[in-house]
Amino acid sequence: MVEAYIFDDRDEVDFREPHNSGEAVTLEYLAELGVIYKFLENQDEVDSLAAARDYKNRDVVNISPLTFQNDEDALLAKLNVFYQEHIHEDEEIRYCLDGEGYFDIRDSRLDRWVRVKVTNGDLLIVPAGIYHRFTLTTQNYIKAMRLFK
Ligand code: KMT
Ligand code: NI
Repeated sequence: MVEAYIFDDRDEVDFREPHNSGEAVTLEYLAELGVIYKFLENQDEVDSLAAARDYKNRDVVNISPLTFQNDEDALLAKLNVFYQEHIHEDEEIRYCLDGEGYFDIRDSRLDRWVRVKVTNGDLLIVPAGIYHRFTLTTQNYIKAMRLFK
């Protein structure tokens, strides 16, 4: 079961820490925000979903200290970019292939963040126009596929 909860807003703590306020969030709650979660076993299932929703582009990102030749400042610079709250013009899909990460989804109704922890096989469909941000966990590694319309 994917882990989702209300972010604790303790900005003095590294964003890669869990920041779990203790208030759990259900998949139904995520769906109310427009975000769909699925666990997909393999690449064929991802390809089928992508075809059904008319996705045409994709890439695979690998984010870890090694990606940046162990230059911690370069990694942090990249993470700071991903952690900037932003929206996309189109729906996008994120599929975790290895490692783990946190997607924070803005709950604009209550002015708070919902944090979703993704690990291998977890997939999120993020609709257009939803504020979100991303970070690694303290494991400091994710390999993820990004799918674009
Ligand atoms: C996004 O849309 O926020 C991202 O692509 C973050 C990196 S995907 C692991
Ligand atoms: Ni994004």
